[in-house]
Amino acid sequence: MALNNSKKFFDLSKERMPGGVNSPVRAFSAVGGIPPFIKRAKGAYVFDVDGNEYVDYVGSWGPMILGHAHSHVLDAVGNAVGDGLSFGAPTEKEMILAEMIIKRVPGCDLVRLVNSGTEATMSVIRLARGITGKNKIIKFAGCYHGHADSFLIEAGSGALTFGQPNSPGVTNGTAKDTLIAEFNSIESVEELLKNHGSEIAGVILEPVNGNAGCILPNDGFLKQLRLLCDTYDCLLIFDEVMTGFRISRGGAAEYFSVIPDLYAFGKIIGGGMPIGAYGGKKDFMKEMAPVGPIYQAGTLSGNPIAVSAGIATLELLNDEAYEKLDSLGKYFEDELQKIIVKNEIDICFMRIGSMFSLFFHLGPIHNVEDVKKCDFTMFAKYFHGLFNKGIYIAPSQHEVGFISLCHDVTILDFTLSKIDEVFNEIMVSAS
Ligand code: KE4
Repeated sequence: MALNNSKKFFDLSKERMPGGVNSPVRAFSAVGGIPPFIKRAKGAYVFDVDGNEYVDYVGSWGPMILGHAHSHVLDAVGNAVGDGLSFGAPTEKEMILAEMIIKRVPGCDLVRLVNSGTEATMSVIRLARGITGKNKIIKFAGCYHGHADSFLIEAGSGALTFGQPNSPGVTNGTAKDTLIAEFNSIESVEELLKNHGSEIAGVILEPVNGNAGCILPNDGFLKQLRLLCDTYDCLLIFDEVMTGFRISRGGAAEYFSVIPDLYAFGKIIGGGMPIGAYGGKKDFMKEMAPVGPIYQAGTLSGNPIAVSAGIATLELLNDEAYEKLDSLGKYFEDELQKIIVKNEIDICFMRIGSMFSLFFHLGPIHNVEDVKKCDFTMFAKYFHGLFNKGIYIAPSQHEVGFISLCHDVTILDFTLSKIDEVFNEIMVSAS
C-alpha cells in the first residue's frame, strides 16, 4: 500500500502528540509499520489519505456495528446539531437512551450516562466500594477496563496476591486494592475471596475477554462467579463496554443468562460518538449523587449529539439484526476453518456472534497466559499481508475483529480469499 501522505502526517503528528496518536494501539507498535491516516469511512470500508480502500474489521474498536456512516445515524446527528451541541442540562433524549438500555439489559433498573468506557468502569467501582464500604476489587489478568488507575494493575510477583502497578504513575497505594484472578479459573477467584473476602467490594470482568483477543468464558464460569459473589457478599460487575449490544440485544448478561449487580457500557450506545454508561439495580444506583452520597459528574455527560447517535444505532439493532450478525459470523467461521485446514496453519479461531479472533497458536485459549504462547511474529506477517491486500484488522493479537451489518457475504468471501493468499504466503516463506 502506498502510504506517502499517512507517513507525512504520522511524522508531523509525532511532533505534536505522543507517538503521533491519541490512543496507543493506533500507532501500530505491536506490528510495526505506518498506520493509515483515515480520511473517511462508509459501510464496511475505510479509506485513507492516500486513496487506499480497506475492508474494515476494527469498526472503531466496536461502535460501528451498523457499518460506517449509516444514513439513519447521520440523519439523527444532522438533525440534532441544528438544535445545538451541548446544554449541560437534562434533555428528553438522555431519558430515551437510558430507557432503551434499561429495557434491553436484564437487571439494569437505572443508568448514568458518561463520556467513555473508562469513565463508566471507574465510576462503577467507586459505586461498588461506596455501597459495600469495602476497598478491594478483583479483576482478571487480560481483561481491560480502560485506563483508570485501579485497572492498570498486574498480578503481584510470586506469592504477592496484591496487585502491582503496570504503569508508572499508578501508586502502590492504589495497586494494593486491586487483586488479580485468572480468567476462566473459578479457583483463583475463590482463593482470593477466601483470603480477602471481607475486604472485597466487587469482582469486575469482561464476560467475554475481548481485550486479550476473543476469549470465551468456559461453560459455567460466569454462573459459578455469580454464586461465589453471592456467597461472599460482594458485587458482580460486568464490563460490557465491548460485549454490550454487540453479542446479543441484551449483551452478555442476556446471552449467558447471568445477571451481574452492576454494568459498565460504552461503544455501541454512542454509535461512534464519545459515550459510556454504568447501571444496575435501583437499590445500588440510587446511591449515586444527587440522590445518594457517592459522587460522579461530567460536563458533557449525556451529550445530545452522542445520545442522538446512540438512539439511532439501537433503533436498528433489533432481533433480526443480531440474527444476521450471527449468521455472517458463522459463515465467516465455517469458511475460514476450511482455509485453516487447507493451509495446515496453527490457528485457534474463537468467535461469539460478530466478534472474533484468530490466535496464532493451536490452542486451546482459556486466558491471557495462553495468548502469550501465540506466534506474534506470524501474527505481524498476517496483519501486514492482509493490510497490503486491502483488509484492515486490529494491529494486535490482543484485539478482536468485528463484523458489521454491512459486511455481506461478498465482502466476507473477498476477505477469506485474501486470508487464504496470506496463509499460503506465510507457509511458503516458513518452509
Ligand atoms: P474507552 O475509555 O476506550 O471508551 O473504554 C475503555 C474500555 C473499557 N472496557 C472494555 C471492555 C474495553 O474494551 C474498553 C476499550 N477498548 C479498547 C479496545 N479493546 C479501546 C481502543 C483503544 O484503547 O484505543
